[in-house]
Parts: sequence; C-alpha cells; structure tokens
Amino acid sequence: MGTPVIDLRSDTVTRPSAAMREAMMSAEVGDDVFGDDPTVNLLQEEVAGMLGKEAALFVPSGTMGNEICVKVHTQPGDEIIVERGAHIFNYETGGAAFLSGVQPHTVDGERGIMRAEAIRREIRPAVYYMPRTSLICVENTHNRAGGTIYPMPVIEEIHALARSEGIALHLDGARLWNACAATGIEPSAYARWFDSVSVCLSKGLGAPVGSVIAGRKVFIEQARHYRKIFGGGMRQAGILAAAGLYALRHNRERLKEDHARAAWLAGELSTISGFGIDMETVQTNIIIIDAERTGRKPEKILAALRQRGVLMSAGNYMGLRAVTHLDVSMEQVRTAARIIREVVGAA
Ligand code: TLP
Repeated sequence: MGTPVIDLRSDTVTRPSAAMREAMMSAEVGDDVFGDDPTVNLLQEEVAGMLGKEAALFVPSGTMGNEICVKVHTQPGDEIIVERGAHIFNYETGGAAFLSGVQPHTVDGERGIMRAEAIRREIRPAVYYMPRTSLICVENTHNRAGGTIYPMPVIEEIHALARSEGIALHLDGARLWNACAATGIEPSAYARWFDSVSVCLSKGLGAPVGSVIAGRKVFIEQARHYRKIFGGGMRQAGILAAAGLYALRHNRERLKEDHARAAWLAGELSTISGFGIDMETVQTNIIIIDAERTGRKPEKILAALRQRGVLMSAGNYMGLRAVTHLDVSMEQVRTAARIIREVVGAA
C-alpha cells in the first residue's frame, strides 16, 4: 500500500520490534513437547509467579487458552455461564460447544460487567433433567463492551457465589494487563479469585504469538494433555516464548499510553455527528462506536476509511471499533481522528 496505514482494527496487529526480534533470535530452545524448552519453561514460571498460581502453560492463542480451560473444568452436557458479549461466546467459533460439548448460558452484564446477583438467577438447580452449571467465565477487560474493567468487589462477589455453589471460575484475561495498567492493581490480585486464568502476550503487549494459562498444578497437567489433543503442542517454541518474555518485561507499563490515546480519540470521535460513544466504557484501549445515526452501513464507512489509510473493525451491531496499541503514535491518532471526521462528515 502506498499511503501509510494507521491500523486501529485491533491491538493484535502489532509487529515485533527490533529488540523483541533480537530476543527471539538469541532464545535458547528445546523440544517443548518433552518439556525441554528452557525459554518456554522460564516464561511459564514467570507468568505463574505474576499471577500467583502454582503452574502455567504456554499456548498458541487466547482462544486455545480459553477453550482448554473450559475443557478441563467441564463435562459434555454441562453449562457454562458467560456474559452475552463475551469472547468465548461470540468469537471462538462455537468452540466451547464443539470441543467441550457444553452449552453456553448467557447473562447480561452492564457494560460487560456481570453482577453476582444476575448470575445467581441463571445457575441451574441440581436436578437430573437440567444441565449442570460447572463454570462461570469472566472477561477482564471486556472486549466487546469497550475494554471495561471489572471492579474488584464485583469479582469478589462472583467468587463467593461460585465457591458457595461449587462452580469453577475462569478469567479470560486476554487484556488483564490493560486492567492492571489502568488500575495499578497487580495481576495476582485479580488472578487469586479464579481457578484458571488465560492471559495474552499477542495483544497490547506486542508479542507476535502466544497466550499463557495458569492455575493449580493438577489443573495445568490436565491442560497440557488437552493442549496436545487440540494440536497446540509446540516444539522449539522458545523462539516465541522469548518474544512473550520481552513483551512482559518491557511493554506493560506503556499500556497507559494506549489508554491515554484511546481516551483522547474517543473524546474527538464522540463529537462527530452520527457517532455515539458511551464514554463510560472507554476505560482502557478500546473504543466502540455506534454508527447507526450516521445512516450509513458500518462496512461502507470502514471501506471509505480504508481508502484514506485508516483501518478500523466492525464492533457490535451497527458499530465500529477502534483499538490503540504500541504501533500507533499520538500523531497517528490525531491524523486518524481528522480523517475519520472528514470521511464520516462527507455524505
Ligand atoms: N480478540 C480479537 C478478536 O478475536 C475479536 C480482537 O481483535 O480483539 N479473549 C478476548 C477477550 C479477546 O479479545 C481475544 C481476541 C481472545 C480471547 C482470543 O485471542 P486469540 O486471537 O489469540 O485467539
């Protein structure tokens, strides 16, 4: 493409920096299916430590991380409780049904945040002709709701409910790092309430590939078994783990910059006629725009923006999504705001 592109489709679009590639180049490697890759082992230890869990496992994607956790926690025919906009429910291609034979049961959150009381009403009574509710999944930050952060008291409430009902609790923490950067809360302080946690290295942190799941030792042993079944046993994966380690060590603090850029951009875009943005949801690096009042189809707007070198993605119904990340500078964000105003303003 001739014109420089400002890619706001997702924080997954980042490319590894020269220093990250250097770390990948010099990574010590071994065969990780034999447990022999020292860099993978180091990454797993480091993430387990950060999350305050006994053990962790490197997996190729956030989707696989979530789906392995669902598999370990459930039996076919069970129900899992997910928020209506959850990634597990909307963007994992029906994976929970396909791979684990479970039925997702949705709960409406407020800006993506489920309350324990709402969940309680959806838990099945223990009668033989109903599915067993075996897992509750929380997404923090909540992608589709606009990168919203779970307040800690809400997590504690959900944890208390799950414990009292004997239901496992999973955290889809693809962007837990963003929640931590925004609140100053340690990853382990979030993770301690969950039986399993999945975190991504390839979103805001800028690694090219990889996620890590964490939990008790016995949980991770079972997870390793399913990772192999799901085709996620990798060999000299240290080359990827090195990028993850680099990302964890260098790119967590700077997420605050992405948040500041998203806040600025959301403020600008909210003044564009026909755009609706719930500014309360702009808590981290994601902006969800309701474009219905523009009278134009989101695909049309996206195509027109693409022509001008700005990429955004489709959000909810009639919605657009813009995500800030380490490969978009403040200057590019300013340019994008100007172009979006010109494109959307023009009938
Ligand atoms: N999200 C992607 C798309 O799939 C929507 C994005 O561009 O935001 N959990 C959450 C909360 C996620 O947002 C994602 C990716 C995943 C899990 C899955 O991660 P990957 O893409 O590594 O499988």
